[in-house]
Amino acid sequence: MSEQLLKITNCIINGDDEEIVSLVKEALDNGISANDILNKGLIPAMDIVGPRMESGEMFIPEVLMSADVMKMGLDEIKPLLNDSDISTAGTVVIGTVQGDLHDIGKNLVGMMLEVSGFKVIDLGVDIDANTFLEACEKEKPDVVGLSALLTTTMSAMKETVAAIKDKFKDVKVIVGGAPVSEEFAKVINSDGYSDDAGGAVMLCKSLIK
Ligand code: B1M
Repeated sequence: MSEQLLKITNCIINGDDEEIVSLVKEALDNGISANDILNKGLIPAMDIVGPRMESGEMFIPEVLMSADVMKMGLDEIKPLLNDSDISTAGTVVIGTVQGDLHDIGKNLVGMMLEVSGFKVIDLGVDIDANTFLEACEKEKPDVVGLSALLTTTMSAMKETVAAIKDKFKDVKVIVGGAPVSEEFAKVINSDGYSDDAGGAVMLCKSLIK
């Protein structure tokens, strides 16, 4: 089992878009759960890509290829994680804040919310506060989820929380992403923080209840 998961991890690191789908299918055929493929095959790849990017061992085009292959892997397991066809849990608008192009973690959060029965409206990356406000007006979400991966975009997160809280008193705002912390989430007056996708689902459930 671990050898197959290692192959998936390496496939993402190498940006190999030809192999990923067959490797994930093969792992599933051999009885490895979609959950294990996610947590032990796909996600660990980025823990290796990150330091390599930092040390200059990998360049941005290569990291982008790895990110694309990661998405292909995620798409392959997504239907298998889906145990609910009807979205009843609530509506969540999510997006990565202005100035920030990272979307893998945000996509994972969106995917976990969807498979947990939420209707998810994903605005994408580099989303300014006004666009979040427009989405609140149009979609009437229960929760807005903001993601940030750069320390430099944490200020955009703060501004976005303030803008939403100012205009939409009933909408809960949750935040997450690698540089974000529980403490920061409190300081910027958000309604909650999670350090992973599963926690974000729990958080949304508790806030909507
Ligand atoms: Co960038 N990048 N990147 N990058 N990148 C980081 C974040 C960095 C830590 C790498 C490093 O130097 N070690 C560093 C940030 C340093 C800092 O600010 N502290 C960095 C940098 C510096 C940059 C650039 C500035 C590089 C440059 O151009 N010189 C540039 C900025 C571009 C921009 O955004 N304006 C840049 C660009 C890129 C790529 C485009 C090449 C690519 C992104 C591709 C994409 O996303 N489509 C990329 C990548 C892939 C990374 C790393 C390697 C991986 C991020 C990732 O996807 N992790 C990253 C290093 C690392 O994190 N190891 C790095 C996997 C993902 C599953 O985890 O996103 O943390 P994560 O999400 C988790 C949790 O955080 C949480 O749940 C998720 C699942 O568990 N979570 C939430 C996330 N959002 C949440 C929201 C919630 C709740 C939980 O509620 C709403």
